[in-house]
Amino acid sequence: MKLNDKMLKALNEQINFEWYSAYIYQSMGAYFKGMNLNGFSNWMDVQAKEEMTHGFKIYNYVFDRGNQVELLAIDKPQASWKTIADVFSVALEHERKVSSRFFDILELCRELKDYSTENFVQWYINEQVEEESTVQEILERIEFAGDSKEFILMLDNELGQRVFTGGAFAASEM
Ligand code: OFO
Repeated sequence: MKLNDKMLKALNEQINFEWYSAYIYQSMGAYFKGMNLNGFSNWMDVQAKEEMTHGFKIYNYVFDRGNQVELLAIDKPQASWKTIADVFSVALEHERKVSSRFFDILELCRELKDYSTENFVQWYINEQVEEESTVQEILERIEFAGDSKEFILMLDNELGQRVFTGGAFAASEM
């Protein structure tokens, strides 16, 4: 059964927001790359790829429901930050915004009695718990490091180990 117009609009906008998220993280990656913090940059590159898969999962779902996707303009992301901690606190705020957008979509599912989309959106609701907690943990560790360059370089080394494993299309997520 086709999506209700309101739901189609919300999902089209969410595809846009996920790809905007990718753009934000890629911009953060570029910022770190410019500072030669290549581990932080790698972490952001992987995050940007994950966000692309989040958008694609919705993209595919819209077509599966017999509707047409409409791609919207993506906003220009922020390009510089005051401190490393500032980057992650902006990221955390962004993820909280993403979570609340999914809560709104969930509300709309219930209002429209669209149980298929409610079931679909549940994956994102669960994913957001992890998204928020991962960013929060890194932020807390950066704050803990304070002025210690040694600790920051250790963290850079650790974040450099992150590997893209398919995001929303990883075998364990299907
Ligand atoms: Fe798509 O989870 Fe972050 O934004």
